[in-house]
Amino acid sequence: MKNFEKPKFNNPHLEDLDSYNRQYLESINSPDNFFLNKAIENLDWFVEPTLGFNNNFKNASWFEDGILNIAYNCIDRYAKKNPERKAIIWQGDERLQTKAITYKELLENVSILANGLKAIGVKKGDRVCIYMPMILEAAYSMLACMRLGAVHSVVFGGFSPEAIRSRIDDADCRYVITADEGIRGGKRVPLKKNVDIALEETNSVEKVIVKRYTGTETNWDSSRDICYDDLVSKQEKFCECVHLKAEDPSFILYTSGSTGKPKGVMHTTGGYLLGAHLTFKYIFGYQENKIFWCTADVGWITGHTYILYGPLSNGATTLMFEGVPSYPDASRFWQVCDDHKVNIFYTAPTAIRALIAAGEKYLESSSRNSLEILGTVGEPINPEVWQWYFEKVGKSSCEVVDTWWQTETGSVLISPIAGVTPTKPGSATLPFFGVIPSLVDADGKTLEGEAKGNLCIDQSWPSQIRTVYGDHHRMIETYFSTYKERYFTGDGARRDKDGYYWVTGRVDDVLNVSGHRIGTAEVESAIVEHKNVAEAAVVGIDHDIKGQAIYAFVILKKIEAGQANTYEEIIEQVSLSIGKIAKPEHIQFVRDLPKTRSGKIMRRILRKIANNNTDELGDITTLADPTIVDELIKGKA
Ligand code: 7RM
Repeated sequence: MKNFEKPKFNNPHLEDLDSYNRQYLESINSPDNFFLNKAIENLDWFVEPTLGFNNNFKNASWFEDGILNIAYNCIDRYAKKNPERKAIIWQGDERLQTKAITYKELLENVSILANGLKAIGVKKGDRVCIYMPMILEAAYSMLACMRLGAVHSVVFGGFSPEAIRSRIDDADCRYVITADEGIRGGKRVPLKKNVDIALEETNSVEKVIVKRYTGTETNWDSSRDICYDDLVSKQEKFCECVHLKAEDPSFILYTSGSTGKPKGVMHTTGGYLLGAHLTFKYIFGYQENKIFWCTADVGWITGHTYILYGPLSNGATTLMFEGVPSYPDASRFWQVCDDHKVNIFYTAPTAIRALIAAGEKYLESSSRNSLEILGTVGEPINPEVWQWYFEKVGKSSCEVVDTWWQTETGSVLISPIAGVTPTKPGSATLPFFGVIPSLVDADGKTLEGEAKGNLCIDQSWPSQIRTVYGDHHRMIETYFSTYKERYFTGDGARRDKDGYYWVTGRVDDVLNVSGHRIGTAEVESAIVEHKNVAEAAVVGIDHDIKGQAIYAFVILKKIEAGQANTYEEIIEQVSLSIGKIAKPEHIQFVRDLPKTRSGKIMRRILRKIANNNTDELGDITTLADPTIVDELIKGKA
């Protein structure tokens, strides 16, 4: 080892691969014992659980007789022990805007909001929609809901009014917490205005709490809108935590699937928190006084679990960043790392790819000496990108952890444990405690050893999805009916000779654009909302930075009907129905789509055409009209 290299990272929670193997075996052989012990050791309970798993994968429950509160575990126990420790460092869009709040201050800020919410009627079980920018009040709002046992449904600030509306309706939210505007990369986001539009067509919402952030004027409906600052100004500085059963719901988060509208993934209190807590602690090798930064938005599961619940439940200092990696320029991430002495950094491959494309010179203005662990999440990481992250960002002296998981899994399921698991660039390596991955072929046959197949999980883990809000049947259909007795992830993966997993991406009709999950069906229904459109089929194409981009084949009602405008209008329509993240990169207007005689669109063929893989189209004789294929290839956008 060259003497200027840092020593290998010492994970304070796990000695070596042997101890991982020992604990892993224990965790899958007697999950009840293993997780009950971990739950009691790691979390504070009002009533300790005696029950582990209920042995029912599709109607899972964990620690059923335990009583606890997530906010208590994330705030109170540290506010007592270490009141002056920093809980959240907030870094605004501009470099000089920064603020740090201690655990004691967090307790106060969350308490006054919880008391305010209580005063306007929010109670246990109520659903509260949170549509906020990346400001401290977003964290306070989520934690205030937790204190009261109210179920938050955070909607990402980039989603459109229509997307907010359908989420509010689905969860029957009575309250919305928002801000006048958000700011990101120097641009303003009209949050309150979007909420106003969303609420024009929904009746369930009684009160809208509005944080005055940029100070811009917004419409005000005094029978409905409440000023956040007024609400909290008259409240007591402490709010008791409601005692919740481990299986009481903690939050709903909407995520895209291969069919229909986004599903409201519901998580619990005990199992979810344990998953968030343990994965954060082990995988990132967390120890006291380390600064952790996850660059996600709190509107995604990564933000829920690894900006808030994982770090705070460990008493860590978590950094919350309002900005974007490219503003004011591509050195921003590294500048923030230096400014706040970040030790553990967690981001998405798409961000790294964009920074590689921007050029290495953006690394020169920072030292990044504080960094010890580099994490990635959201999509497969190309080995070259992994190498760049390791060598250039981490100067070959940081641990890289490629963490595979999903909204539905609640916390990381497959990942190296920093300092313990030997890594291979591009592989998420080995399963976390309690996780039994399996690979199956299309017929459901289990594949052993080195193999490539569909990735399933064969046994429940504490933070697994409990239900799709309002539609338990849909949960069973989506995750538990493709393969018997297994949870199907929707991903494909390879297992190598060392038992390492290499997740290759979705095998269903879900796209991953810049790490954001988007269902092709959602984009298609947005496109056909345009008056000139008869039919649409959407596929993913490979994209150097985004991972995937959206390619749409569109049949117009009348080909003459002003195509030039229609192109722009369709893109606008998608922004309106879903949000900018779902805009198609290309639209190809077509006469027809490749369909089987029974009328089923053959996406396999569309995918190949859009990706220029036309030499391997496969069998097209089953098409009702095989001539369409050539026509589509010739007309490529
Ligand atoms: C955390 C999150 C889930 C989908 C999942 C995969 C993909 C996530 C990785 C990954 C390869 C990874 N939740 N995915 N992490 N693919 N390697 N390390 O992203 O619900 O929004 O998306 O993301 O396809 O199914 S999510």
